[in-house]
Amino acid sequence: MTTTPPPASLAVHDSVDTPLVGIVMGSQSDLKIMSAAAEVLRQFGVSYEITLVSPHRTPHRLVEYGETARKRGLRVLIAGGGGAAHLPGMLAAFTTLPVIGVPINSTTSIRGLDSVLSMLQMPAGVPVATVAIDGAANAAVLATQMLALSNARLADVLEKYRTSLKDKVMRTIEELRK
Ligand code: RP5
Repeated sequence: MTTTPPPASLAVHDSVDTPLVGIVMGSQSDLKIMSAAAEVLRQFGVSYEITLVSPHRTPHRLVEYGETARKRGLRVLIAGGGGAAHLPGMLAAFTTLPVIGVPINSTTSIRGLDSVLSMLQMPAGVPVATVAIDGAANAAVLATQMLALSNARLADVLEKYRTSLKDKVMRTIEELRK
């Protein structure tokens, strides 16, 4: 696959191959939640990059990231934010790649509900696929499912993952029978 190299201004910490998933977050304080998405992608063998894009503190960077994402070879974006979480919605405005939003419980007062609503309530035509509060791991699973539509290896990885979930339940059932 030929891809445009990332702009030098976009710090990229990625897995070995050209990144297919872009994980972005609004603040360094979101990293403790969003690192779960990176971990899942690493386990599935999905290439990714992870970086900060603050819609309020680095708005021009947001525009650049959204506008260049597809031509850099990314296929899905996972965007996490807390409070007034404008990152997923504004990224979705600048790209036609699927954007998965992760609302983050980063404020003590509203506990992430503010972020959930800002991601769910997108206008017609510009969706953000929103997962649970702090649901970064599920965002990575969903991103992998999207990629697996045209990737047999990932489809197989997901089948095995589902089997492992089932096996875990069955093992517990067996333990409880003893
Ligand atoms: C949002 O504000 C970020 O996504 C973060 O969840 C929240 C708080 O950011 P910091 O003040 O910790 O940088 O933009």
